[in-house]
Order: sequence, then structure tokens, then C-alpha cells
Amino acid sequence: MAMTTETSVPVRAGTARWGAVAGVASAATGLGVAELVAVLTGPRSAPVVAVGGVVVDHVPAAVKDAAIALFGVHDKTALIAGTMLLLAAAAAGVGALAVRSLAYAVGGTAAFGLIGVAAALTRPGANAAWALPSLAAVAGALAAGWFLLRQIPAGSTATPGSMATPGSTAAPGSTAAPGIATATTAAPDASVAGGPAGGGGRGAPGRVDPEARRRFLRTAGLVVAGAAVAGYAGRWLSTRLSVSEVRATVTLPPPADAAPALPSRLDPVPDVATYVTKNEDFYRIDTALSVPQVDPESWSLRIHGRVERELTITWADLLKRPMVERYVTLACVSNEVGGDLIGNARWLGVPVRDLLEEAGPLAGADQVVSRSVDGWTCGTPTEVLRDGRDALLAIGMNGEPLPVEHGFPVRMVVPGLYGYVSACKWITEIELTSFADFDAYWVPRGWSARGPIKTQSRIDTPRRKATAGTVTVAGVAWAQHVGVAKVEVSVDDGPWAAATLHGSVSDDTWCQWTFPWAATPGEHRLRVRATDATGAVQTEAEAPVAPDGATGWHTVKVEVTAP
Ligand SMILES: Nc1nc2c(c(=O)[nH]1)N[C@H]1C(S)=C(S)[C@@H](COP(=O)(O)O)O[C@H]1N2
Ligand SMILES: [Mo]
Repeated sequence: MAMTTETSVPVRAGTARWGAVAGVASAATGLGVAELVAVLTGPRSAPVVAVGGVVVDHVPAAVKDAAIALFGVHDKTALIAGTMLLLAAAAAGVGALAVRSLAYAVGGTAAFGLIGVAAALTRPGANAAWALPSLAAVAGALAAGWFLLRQIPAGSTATPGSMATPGSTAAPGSTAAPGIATATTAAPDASVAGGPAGGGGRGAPGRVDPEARRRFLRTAGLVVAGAAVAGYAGRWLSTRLSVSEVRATVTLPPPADAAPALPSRLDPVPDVATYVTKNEDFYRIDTALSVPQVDPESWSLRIHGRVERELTITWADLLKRPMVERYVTLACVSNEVGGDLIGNARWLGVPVRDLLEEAGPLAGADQVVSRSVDGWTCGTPTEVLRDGRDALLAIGMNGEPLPVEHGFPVRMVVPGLYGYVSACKWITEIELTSFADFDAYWVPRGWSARGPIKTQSRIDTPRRKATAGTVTVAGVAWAQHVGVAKVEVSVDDGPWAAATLHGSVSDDTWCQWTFPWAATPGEHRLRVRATDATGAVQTEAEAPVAPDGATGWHTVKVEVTAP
């Protein structure tokens, strides 16, 4: 395959363009093939997911914050799309070079393959088989590249007239069998390197026969379509093999200790966040590019580290334990003032404190590190998990098994702490250690090791416009595990006036509030603040989300029009 003798032939810009098309189509083929192989080795072994995972784990905190600020819960889709665009650009470059020498194609593809293999093999939970999708991608991309480069119309490479008779490297008719390498008249070196005779472009003027051009594009299009079919088929098969079907067969045990009944005055107006957030509306934040698929039958939780007795609990063991049911409002530390990375659900699970008591934390074990099957970790103060609050190893969310993306089969939920220090999804390990000895996932990325939720309040309605008259201003306020004592509203920087609280089942959830506002035409500014049960007023000082949660008063500008 050494084409070096022909590199003196000037390659016209047009040829490079064909090569770029071939390169992109080849990369697509590689990824499609990889998705098929990943059906067997698991979706997290697919190169895009593996490389994306490495990127997620290594981006500077500021970039991650910007991504969440920009794309919100779609940050993962944006990352995958970005990765694909970068790969497409690189593949186009490799393809453009490959028309000079196939060595570029081989080298470029191998380089990408190595990146994929390295990424897959170093993901938490990986085994040797995780190299296979990337290796298959290399084989697929090389085969597609080899095939497509041979199809590049000869005219475009300014081959000597002898080659250009039909304006194409492929004799008419020989292309009639699609999908077969038909460029028999053109030895690979001819089309790839510009023609065996050399002498460069002085033959027929290098215009490409439009028919040949169409044929090439059609072939490349077919290759991309085939790749897409393989990719989608792979994804589809992976989903069929996902745990959603297993999840559908899980029956939750009834609670031994049920959640309190809901107060009757909830959900006072339509535009306020509902007191209980539906599972499908519940925000989702995690680093998992491919949602971990954990079969409860093979799930286990190991409690170890600085404990008197190491414990391993299976799904069956867990289900035998008395279940507690509680409403707990979970919040993300990345939630901006006024943001919606917060939700309230009814969780069913086993008290974490009971499990810790059984294991017996040793002196100095001030941190409980929870580890997910995908290697993510969070660190929770041991004393918080033992202080009597309803920290749960949860299996149910609003009466259903945990949705897969919310941690099926088992996650942790701790009232009063941000999710990044407590709410481990797909949990499989609990290690007693100390804060001095171990930094959990987000800590070296610039976030605080401790993450108590800060008191906040939010205006849900109106957000922009209102009609003059009595307008019900409404929203939510939270101070988990402390409780909200008071919510106040200020109009146009006037005096603070108390809002009506609509009740909550415990201090571990948010509460809804309403405030009747006599709105007059014009532009107005509404602000809200909460006071917690200790009497502490929510701070006006504005702080960004990093390192330990945003503060400040939520403010909305409302344009009031005459009725
Ligand atoms: N395994 C795992 N668990 C995780 C995370 C993660 O990235 N991986 N993110 C945490 C963060 S930052 C938050 S805010 C909550 C969000 O839980 P939810 O997606 O169910 O709302 O999950 C926590 N648990
Ligand atoms: Mo979070």
C-alpha cells in the first residue's frame, strides 16, 4: 500500500474534497459498526460514549458549569454532538490527505482507534472486551475508506488522458452492482495517488464528469446510510437489552412506615411547581453519558472501609428489610437562583443509619463515600447520616421503582444535602473513610467537600407579563431539614410583606407560597426571600453556584398591562 512514489503528482483541491467526503463516511461506518459490537460489550464501551466520558471527567469545572448553564439538562446531548462534529472534521482532514497516500488513512484511523480503546479500557468497570467496539470501528472505517477512495472519480485527480475515457475510474456498468468494490479499471494506486503514469494534470482538463460525481456521492451516501442503520440498530438492540424490561417486573414492597398524608391546600395555582414532582418532570443531573443498566438480581451493595464488620447486601436482602417512605426535596448545587434543578418526590427505601449501625463505623470515619457502578463518587458526612434524619437507600420514587435514569435499582437520598454530596444513583459501594483521606468526584473539580442545601425561594408566576388587577404571585421556598418559617415578597423594592404558605409534610421538603398582588399597569420588580425555622433570613448576597451553591434573592421583572 505504499503510495509514496506517486506523491509528486499534484493533487487538485477537488480530489481532497472527495477524500474528505470519503473520510467522514468512513468514520461514520466505524462508529456504526462500533455500536453494533457494543450491543455485546455494553453501551458504555462504545467509543463515543467512552471518549465522551473521559472528556466529562476531565473538563475543567468552569467548562462544565458553562455547559450546564448553556445546555441545562441537555449538556450530554451537546457533548455527544460536539464530539461527533470534531470527529467528522478530523475524519474529513484525514480523508483529504488519504488521497495522497493511504498511509494517512491507516495512520489517522489507527490513532482514533487507539484513543477509543484507551478511553474504553480506562472507564470504571471496564474489562478487556471494552476494546472491541473501537477495534471494530477501526476495521469498519478502514474497509469503508479503502472502498470509497477507490471510487473517487478519476477526472478529479487530473489523471492522464488514458485513464479518463469514460470520465470515471469505474467502467460504466461495473458500478451496477452497488456495494461491491467495482473500480476494477482503477487500481487503488491510480485513484488514490493520482494515476500510475504520473506527469500530473496536463491531460484532459480536469473537470469531473457530473455523472461520476453523482455516482461517487451516491455511493458515499449509501455508506453513511448503512452506517446510520448499523448505529441505530445497535442502539435499539442495546435498549432492548436494557433493564427497563426488568424494571417493569419489579413490585415494590409496601412501606412499614408510610409517608404522611399530603396537606389539602397544595398546588394553589396552576403555574406554581407542583408540590410533588412527577418522575418524568424530575430534573436529571449526572455524569453518565450512557445510563448505567443495573440488573437488580446481580446488584449488590458492599459496605466496607473503616467499619467493624464489612457487609454485602443483595437486592433480595434489601427487599426483606422494613421500608420507610418519605417526601424529600432533592436539589442540585448547580441550581441558579430561580432555577429548576430541584424536585420533590416520595421515596421508598431503607434507612441508611440502620445499615451503618450494622457495619459499625470506626472512630475517625467521618466521611461515607458512596460509589456508583460507573465509578462516580460522593462523600457524605457520617454524622449527618446518623443524626436521625431520613437518609434512605431508596428503591422507589413516587410509587414506582426508581426510573433507570434516576438510579435504578438503588440510590441514596439525604434530606438537607445537595445531590453531589449525597444522592448517589446506581449505588454499589459504601466506604467509610475520612474527609482527610478521600476526595469524592466533584471535590478536586473545584466544589466544596461539604454541601448543605442553602435556603432559597423562587417566584414561579408571574415570570414576565401580567394583567392589572389582583395577581397571585406564587412560587416555592426551601430550607431542607431546617424548615421554612416565612416567605416574604417585595414589590418595587417596597416593604417586605408576608406570603401565605401552603403547607408541607415535613421540614425536608419545599413549600409552596402565594401572595396577592394589586398589580398596576407598567413595569414592576418582584423579589422573594425566605426565613428558615431558626429565624435566619435568606441572604441577599449573590454567590455563584460553585463551590457550594448559589445565593441571592430571586427577582423578576413583570410587565403589567391594563385589562
Ligand atoms: N451515579 C451518579 N449519581 C449521581 C450523580 C452522578 O453524576 N452519578 N450526580 C448527582 C447530582 S450532582 C445530583 S444533583 C443528583 C441528581 O439526581 P436526579 O438526576 O435523580 O435528579 O444525583 C446525584 N447522583
Ligand atoms: Mo447536582
